[in-house]
Amino acid sequence: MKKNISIIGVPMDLGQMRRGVDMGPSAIRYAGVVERLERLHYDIDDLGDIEITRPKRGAIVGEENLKNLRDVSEASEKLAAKVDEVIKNGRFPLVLGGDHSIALGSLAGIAKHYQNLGVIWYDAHGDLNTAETSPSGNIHGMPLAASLGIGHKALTHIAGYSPKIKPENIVIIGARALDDGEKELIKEIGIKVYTMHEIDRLGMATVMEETIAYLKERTDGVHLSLDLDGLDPHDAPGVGTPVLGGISYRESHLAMEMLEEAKIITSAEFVEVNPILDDKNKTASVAVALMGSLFGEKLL
Ligand code: B3U
Ligand code: MN
Ligand code: MN
Repeated sequence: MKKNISIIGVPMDLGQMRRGVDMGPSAIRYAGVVERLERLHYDIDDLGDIEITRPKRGAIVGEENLKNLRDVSEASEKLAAKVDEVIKNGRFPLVLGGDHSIALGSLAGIAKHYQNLGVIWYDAHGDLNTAETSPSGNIHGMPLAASLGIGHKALTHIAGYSPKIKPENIVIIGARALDDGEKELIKEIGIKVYTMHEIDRLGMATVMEETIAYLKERTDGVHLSLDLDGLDPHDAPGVGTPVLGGISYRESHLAMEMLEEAKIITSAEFVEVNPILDDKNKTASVAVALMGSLFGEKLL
């Protein structure tokens, strides 16, 4: 992994309807992300936060079943430009959310630098909805579909190109709350998914060995998109849509350690930390601890 990391905060909460996740970047900084990574001898440059336009109170400006479409798409353009710049400067982009809609901007900025970008989508959800299949109209449930080129043009064409990624270069880990349309899409286009069933059956070590071998074979870079709701709500309570029966803290550390050992991760984002719903900043602290393992912290 590169020894230079640039941190980008994205105080975005417009991709869903629970306020507070816009304070995720602050909560993660308060939990000590910079100090934690500096201890591992990285050169850390905290670039501060992307500016997010707040809609007027009560104004949900969007299109049919796409809440805050314009504001989410504008913020994604800004984030894409920033991430692009970080990569051009030869640094590792570490993006702090913010709700998961920010992945639209991260992937738009990253994918143009790779022929075959791999993505690990660590999440209870598939985030593979479109306006047609979404039960909520919340854009944080759509970024993976949009990055595949599926959905509204204002989401699929961030940074002026589409698609960003290919279905065969994606691995979803931790899924346990997939909508019907998402399940159909997964089967139709062939995305590799480790649901909680496979994690229970195979164990996290095997899941990660398989994931790493699969991505190494076909990709030239891998983006880790880690939604804290992939973890069990017992370990990560500060998220907007908790789902019981998730990945444990220990399994998550093992996953991060194995990714570090494999040296395949070229960019990362940690999303959906909501300090208002949290228990004494526990979820932000978990995020920082997982970053520690991802960037090479050892137990001994
Ligand atoms: N699949 C549902 C729920 C959801 C997606 N992502 C989160 N929740 N965090 C939806 O609204 O698309
Ligand atoms: Mn998500
Ligand atoms: Mn999720």
